[in-house]
Amino acid sequence: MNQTMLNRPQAPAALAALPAITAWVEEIAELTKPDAIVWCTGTAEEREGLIQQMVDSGTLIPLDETLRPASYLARSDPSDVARVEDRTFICSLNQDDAGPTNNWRAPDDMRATLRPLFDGSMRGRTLYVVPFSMGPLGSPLSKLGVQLTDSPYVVVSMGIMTRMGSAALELFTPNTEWVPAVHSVGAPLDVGDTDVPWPCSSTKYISHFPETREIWSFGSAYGGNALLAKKAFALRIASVIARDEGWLAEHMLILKVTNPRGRVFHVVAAFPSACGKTNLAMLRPTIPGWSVETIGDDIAWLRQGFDGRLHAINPEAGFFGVAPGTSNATNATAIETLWGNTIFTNVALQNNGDVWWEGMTDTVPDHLLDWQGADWTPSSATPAAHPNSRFTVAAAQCPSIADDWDDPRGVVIDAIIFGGRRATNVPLVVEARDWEHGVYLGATISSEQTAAAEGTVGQLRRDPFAMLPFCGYNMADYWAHWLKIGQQLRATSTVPRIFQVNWFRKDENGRFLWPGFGENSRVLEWILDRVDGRAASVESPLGLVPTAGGLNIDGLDLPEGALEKLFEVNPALWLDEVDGTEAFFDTFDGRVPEGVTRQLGLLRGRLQEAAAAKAHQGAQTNE
Ligand code: OXD
Ligand code: MN
Repeated sequence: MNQTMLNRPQAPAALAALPAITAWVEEIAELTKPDAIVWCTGTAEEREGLIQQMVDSGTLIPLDETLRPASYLARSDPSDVARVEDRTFICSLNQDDAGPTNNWRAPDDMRATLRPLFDGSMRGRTLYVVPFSMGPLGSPLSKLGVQLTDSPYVVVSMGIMTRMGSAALELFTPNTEWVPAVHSVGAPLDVGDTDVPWPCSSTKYISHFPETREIWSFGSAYGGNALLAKKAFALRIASVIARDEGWLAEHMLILKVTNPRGRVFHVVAAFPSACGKTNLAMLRPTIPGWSVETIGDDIAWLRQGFDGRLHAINPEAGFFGVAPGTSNATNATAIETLWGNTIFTNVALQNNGDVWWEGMTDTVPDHLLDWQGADWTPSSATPAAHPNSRFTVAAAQCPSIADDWDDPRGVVIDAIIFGGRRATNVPLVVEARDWEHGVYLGATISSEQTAAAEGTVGQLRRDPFAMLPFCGYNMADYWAHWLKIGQQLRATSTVPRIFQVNWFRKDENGRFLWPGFGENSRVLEWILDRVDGRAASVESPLGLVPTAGGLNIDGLDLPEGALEKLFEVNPALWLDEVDGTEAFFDTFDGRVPEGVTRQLGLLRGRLQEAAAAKAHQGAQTNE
């Protein structure tokens, strides 16, 4: 690279005091050899300039200005459509610290692999320096990072998803700890090469170095592979920082709920990817007097405050939501949020210049361009929108956003919910007996595979705390950390109650037993009435469940017997489930904490008792 030709605008004044950042940018530029370096400021002019550049290059297609103002469609390369979990690595010094649920590479090996890939990888492109804050600017709960990327699509998306630019950069001091994140699409341009709308590489590495708290991502421009503030920083690296600093970085949405008496609650909820977190985060209650407001839809950072209580912030500033299935019936608030200023990726394009995806409207348009730009009609064999197509939009644009969503002190958490996607066995709602039992419930979340990550759709996978692809260290140590946080909270304060929910249980004909969506407010009502001391519960082998008539189903047209089936516990099936869980725990080579194995033993004991009682009852009825 000819240094004199390198377009190097004055680095921001704030950097004079931050030689570490400038030196690092220089070092990465020397390695990746971009044609230019741009320090991103996060202004509207900068964003508009980048958007115009991407419209000119064909990366972004402007949508109809009256139907979807200031909004764009991006079509990715068909090989770059989701997070690539098999290309995601935790490069801790010891393999045991990554644990059996992560792909591990020794840091030196990974560095040796990455160096030649990044060498010259930004040739012909611009290196953008993107400083950002995860969490409200200046909050003691927030953390800073800098992403270097050669993708303008990533810069504009980071501008929506984080507090990005000069305001974040001004918060850095020489003593600030910050997370460096290097990203290249891995598609250098040599003289005479023409660019493609979605440059990427068939070689992909999404690598995390927990000890040095670095992220290096190569080859993809899609979602969590490339917007490194999200899963890579706010979950994988942040979970390690949180372990060391005594807090929690979680794959959880955050809600503010007000009951008919005006009491305000805050709730966090963990669900595996694509289980409707955004729908729950924007829920419109169907029961009178309750209101739900949104604080976050994907990630929560939780930390004990000076008051001893557990506080949460949403470290993000936007939503990167799954589009298919989002409609006025399933999530009217999301539809309203997406009125404009939105980047859509891999959805279909209507003839009128607006977007469309499966489930968006009852009537399917006669003609569309599908997510790859090909003609599509209702008789086409493939979906018009990619199942993992997304919208990227500012949280502040959401009509249900809570006024305290960016409170630097965070919000005080009253209840923690763990949800899976289970057709069988798992009841609609169960309350944990205590924190330790709650940790067991979190550790045993499982879900049928979805489109957010590559893999076989429909397969059941264990997804502890919905963190399987996001925990930056050994999952068993993470459970121990949760137990420790419980002790820490118990010592000084009331501990949030923990619940397990499952909206997805089906009957023997494969039909959902519970209507879900807005009706999930009925489950929130029971949960928060429990917190408020207003609802009774009964023991089940799995935990505490509503008393007969305790769950408000007024006005709900549930099929005959559905409620019983939603709470049915079959001890024999559950004993098999417990055996499966034990086999899963065994993969951790004795690292599962005692509290979690104790809960497994207690559950097994309760199920054996229930099985014996059932056998006894059966014998009596046969007499
Ligand atoms: C997401 C995911 O994109 O969990 O939020 O995959
Ligand atoms: Mn997620």
